Order: sequence, then C-alpha cells, then structure tokens
Amino acid sequence: MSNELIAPDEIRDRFSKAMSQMYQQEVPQYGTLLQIVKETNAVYLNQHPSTFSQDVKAAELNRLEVERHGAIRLGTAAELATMKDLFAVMGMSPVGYYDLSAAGVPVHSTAFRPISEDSLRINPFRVFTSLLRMELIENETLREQARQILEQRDIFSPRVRELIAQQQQAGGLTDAETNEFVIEALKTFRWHSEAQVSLATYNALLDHHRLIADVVCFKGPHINHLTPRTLDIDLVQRVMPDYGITPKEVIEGPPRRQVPILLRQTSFKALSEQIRFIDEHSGKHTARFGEIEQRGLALTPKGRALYDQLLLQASASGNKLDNDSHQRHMEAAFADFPDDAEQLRSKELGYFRYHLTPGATIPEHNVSRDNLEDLIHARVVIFEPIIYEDFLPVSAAGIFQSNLGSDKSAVSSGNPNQQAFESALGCKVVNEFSLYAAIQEASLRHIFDD
Ligand code: OOG
Ligand code: NI
Repeated sequence: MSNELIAPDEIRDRFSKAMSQMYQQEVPQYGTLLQIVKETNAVYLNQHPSTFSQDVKAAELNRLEVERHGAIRLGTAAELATMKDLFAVMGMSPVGYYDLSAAGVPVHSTAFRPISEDSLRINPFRVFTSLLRMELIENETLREQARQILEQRDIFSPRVRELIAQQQQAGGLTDAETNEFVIEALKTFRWHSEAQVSLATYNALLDHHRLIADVVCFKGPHINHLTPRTLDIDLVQRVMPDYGITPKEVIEGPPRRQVPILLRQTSFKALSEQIRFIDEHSGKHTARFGEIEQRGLALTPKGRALYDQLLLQASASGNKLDNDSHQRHMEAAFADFPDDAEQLRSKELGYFRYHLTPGATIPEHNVSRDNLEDLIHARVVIFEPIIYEDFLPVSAAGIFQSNLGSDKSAVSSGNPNQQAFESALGCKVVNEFSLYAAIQEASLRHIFDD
C-alpha cells in the first residue's frame, strides 16, 4: 500500500469520471448525449484533420474525451464555503462571478475549475455553482421557512469532511484515500427522490419560484446536468431527434462562425421525476437535464463588450423561435464582429497563444517583442485561439429558464453583489480575464525569453 500522495489533477479526473458514470445511471439520456457527441466529434475530426496540431493532438483528444461541466445550486453560505474546500482537493478554484438576478433567477454563482494550462489539459472539469439569495425572496414568512429548512440539513458526509481536513493537513490524499474521497464526495451530488419537506411546503416554495423549491426541498444539491463538449453543435442539435432526444428550441450564445467565439450551448428539457414528500404524498419535480456545448476563442474585455452589445441588439430586434431563423438572425446581428483570427488578434478582441513556427528561429538581433508584428507577418511566429473556459450568464439564464419554466419570477431583480458572494465563499473569486491574459503572456515570454 503506497503512501504516495495523488495529484489534485488526478483526483479531479477520477471524480469527474465517477460523476459521469453516476449521472449516466441516473439520467440515461445523458449517456445517449455522450454517445452522440463522441460520434459527431469523430466525424468532425475526420473532416477537419488539422483541428489540433500534431504536437498537442493526443493531449487534446484526451481532453475532449473527458471534458464536461456540471451545475449545482446551494442553499447557504456554509454549504458554499465547504464546497470550496471540497473542490480545492481536486485543484478547482472559484473563477468569475455571475449575477443571475438580472434574469429573474434568485441566485449568484461562480465556476469551480482548474486554472493552469497543464491542469486544464489533463481534465478541465468545471462545476457551475450557484448560491440562493435569500434576500431576494420577498415573502418574509416563506424566506424564514426556507432558512429553517436549509439550516437543518447537512449535505456533506462526515467522512468527506474528514478527508477534506486530511488533505489540508497532509497536503494531499493517498490512493486509498482518493478512492474513498470520490465515493464520499459523490454522495453530495446524487439525486434524492425523497424530499425533506411536505408537499404543501414544496408547493408554496414552488409557487414563489421553481428554483427556490429545487434548492430548499431536497437533502442535497443534486447535480442538475452534465455537459460534454462538441466540436459541431449545429450538427448535434440536428441529429438529437434521430436518437429520441428533443433539444430545446434554439442554440444559445453566439452564432456559428469561422473562428468560434466564447460558448454555444443547447440542452434537452428536464425530466419530470417522481418525488416522495415527508407527509407520504407523492408528486413530480423537474430539475435534471442534459446539455452540450461548443467552446471557442476567449474574448478580451473589449471583445466581450462588443459581444454583449451585439447580443443585446439582437434580442432587442426580436427573438426567433425556431433554431434556423434564430441563427440567421444572430448571424446578421454579428456581422460587425470580425471573423478571422488575424483581425480578432490585431484588434485585441480575443486572447491568443503564440508559437514559433516549427523549425523556425528568430535571428538574434530580432529577438524582441517590438518585432512581433513583423515576425507574424513573416510567419516566423504563429498564433492560435485560447479557448474560453468559463460561462455566459445570459446563456446560463436561458438554460435556467428553459428548464424551470419561464412562467414567472416572483423575485425582485436585485443588483449583483459580488462582495456578499465572496464573503459567503470565504475568499475572492479569480478574475477570468487575468487567467487568459497570463496564458497569452506566458506564450510570448516563452518566445522572447524576456
Ligand atoms: C446552471 C446553469 C448554468 C451553463 O452551462 O451555463 C450552466 C443551473 O441551471 O443551475 O450550467
Ligand atoms: Ni451548463
């Protein structure tokens, strides 16, 4: 028995695979989705053999095979703080702050994910993690009731708490501890068909906002979807019905482009599942679904501002209901967003990773960043998009709405409150732009050795 410590990247890899297994058993359509993505990615790579350059191909293919994100919704600050410690065991840090109250959803969120390039390549597993904002529940009695119900539950097993503490003290977990950690941590994310409230309480919370019922009424924050990464989301959207899966009406996010940007997502609608309440009544709850996504270039703040502006204009000029017309509408709206890598780079709209052309060298007297543009022009230095690893709040809100029913939102659309979120979390969230800028900068430093 070895006492050697297992790297956090390896713990995350084991955990994300175990979670995917669990979710395939719980929600079989997710398994079908994985199969569709695998098949369509293989078709895509066949048609586009130069998608990944030779030197990174094996690593990128492995990453694609294991890549997925999930989402959970937590009820209390204490739950969020422990969740941060649990994810830290797996090398995942809170990145970004997302305010969903603007979309009428009473939560704010972060994404726990690995941040270094090496870690991302091993397994970029991310979990979009939302915290219920009690203060946005306007009905005081209901708010108090929700608070009391949440106070009584413990979403972590005693053993997982011990293993988190063990990891903090010893600086890691052994192989045996890691296997135990995966089993114990998974318990927090599994589905419970027994609610921890009566049917009447469930209905009262549901009436106020479906999401409040989803967070408050159960024994744990069931993982509500897992999302594999496709290289061609339009194709997957088209073929889903052939596999007996009905996709949501439109693909969220930017339109299809020569140089894909940010994140495009689609999902299938949540299942309606049988629930037993503590008063022996039974009923139905819809929460769990499946989603797919296609990732593209990470935008700079300037690129992101342009994206947000065009998205706003597109939705102001009317939303289209079927995907084909929605996509045409979006393509027209995004006509002003440059769509070739060189323009995106020179206008500083996106982040890029720079390399020397294989076999090329820079003449000694030219080794300076001042010559970057000339070296690019001479094709001595080449560049490729840095992939967006984060989320889009508007898409997130769209996914929330389509799965919770966009009936009504009985919450005041509050202001973002990053400070309150960070105080619940117990630390600051990492700024996502700084991470992309650092990757770009490291690639330049590698070339110019400055
Ligand atoms: C989270 C939705 C956010 C995404 O892909 O944008 C998300 C939720 O429904 O809890 O996962
Ligand atoms: Ni998602």
